[in-house]
Amino acid sequence: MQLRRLVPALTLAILAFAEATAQNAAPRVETAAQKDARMAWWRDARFGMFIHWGLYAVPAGTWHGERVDGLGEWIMNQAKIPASEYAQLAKQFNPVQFDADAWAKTAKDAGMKYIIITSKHHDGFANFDSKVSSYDIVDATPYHRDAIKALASAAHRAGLRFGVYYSIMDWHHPDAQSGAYPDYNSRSFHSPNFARYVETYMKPQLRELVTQYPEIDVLWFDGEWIADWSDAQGQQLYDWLHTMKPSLIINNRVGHSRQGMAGMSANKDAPGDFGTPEQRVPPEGLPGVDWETCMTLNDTWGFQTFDDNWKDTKTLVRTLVDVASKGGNLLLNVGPTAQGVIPAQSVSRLREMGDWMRVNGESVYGTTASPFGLPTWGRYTARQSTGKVYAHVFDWPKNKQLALTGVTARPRSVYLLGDKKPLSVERGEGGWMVSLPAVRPSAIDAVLVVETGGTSATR
Ligand code: H79
Repeated sequence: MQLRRLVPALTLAILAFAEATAQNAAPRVETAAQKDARMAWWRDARFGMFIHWGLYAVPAGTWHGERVDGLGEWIMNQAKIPASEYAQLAKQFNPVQFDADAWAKTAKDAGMKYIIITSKHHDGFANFDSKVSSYDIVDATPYHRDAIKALASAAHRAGLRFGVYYSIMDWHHPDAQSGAYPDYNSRSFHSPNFARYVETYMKPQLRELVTQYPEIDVLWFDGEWIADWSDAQGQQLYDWLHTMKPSLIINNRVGHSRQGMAGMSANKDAPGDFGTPEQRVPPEGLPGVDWETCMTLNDTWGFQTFDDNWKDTKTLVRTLVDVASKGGNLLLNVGPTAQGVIPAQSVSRLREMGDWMRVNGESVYGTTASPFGLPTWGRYTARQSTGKVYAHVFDWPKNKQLALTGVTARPRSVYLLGDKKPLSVERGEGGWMVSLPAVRPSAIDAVLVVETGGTSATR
């Protein structure tokens, strides 16, 4: 009996000591050039797919016949479901229609360059085969297969980068926030054994993800606002992860100083490689920092049967362009069903975005923020290496005269993307005026290429 208690306690002490030693031994030192190299693929990508998938897809927003308000993946908190009762959902999670290659193809066809999927959301259920837990898709469900492994390989087969979401907050684990029931999300709750959860559960799970899934290039943390977490702990976790895999890109929710849904860290020394605005685009852009807006296609992240508030394709494309024009990435969410199917309303919108991206992708991928501010008719993106600026015309002027606001030097040439025919440019009242062609190539966003005099104009 004594020994049974002593052994885990000793193991914990040894583990904690080993981690502390590793952290102290290897604080990350990275030059600006090394950071640029590490971030290069992510900065070029501009567009990714977020996937929220877990046990919450089973109730899909309804609990004991009642519609539960709020986000689908928050149902355990919203309906105040005890952890043991919620865990029973695993027996009903059998996504036999899950086809990882089909999901990767949906992302690829949309023009997305990477996929981030929930490996564990706030509810604590893991979508991968964890050895430190039986509360995962392999051990606890009739499906018995590792969804993270399947999607990681499918993403790579499709030429996409891959990463995982991981919630620091955990409503299932007895040493984490399970004890906060019925208010799992209590801001003041402290677990006396939180360090044990971190050392014997969270970090081992993260080690499994980073070492056993070589495709993982991004760790996307969340649930970091809990009272038991701090920037200092986040910095240690960030360094520890980078010691295992130096190429990892880690979001700022690894720390504790995010400013709400605006998403940027309050403290400039806070850990993390990029800021995470949620459900919003920074109004003025954020020059010189890496950030990624995550956004839903309807109102929920995890599947809900009754959420029909879908954004239309025009809004979605313009949001992507707005984000790129401000120097950020867009991580657009899908919430597959418990059968493993991405809702048709999501697939059709993503396909339509892909139709636009196949023609106009050059004006998004690898671009940087607008050098000419925010024009009233749309947005600008820029490609520094070529001195090209892309004018994204959302509102096609009735008189077919477009003022290139912000552009001072005479452009060398202006033409429609995909059509080298030069358009006439004259000096007018509103600055350089472009005579647009009779036919508007896209009612979503018609893109003009503006060849500026030199690279100086693009920065
Ligand atoms: O994973 C997605 C969300 O589940 C997670 N972040 C994204 C990426 C997230 N965590 N918190 N929030 C989003 C803010 C939303 C809080 C709400 Fe609620 C949940 C609003 C309604 C349910 C908590 C409970 C706050 C109000 C009631």
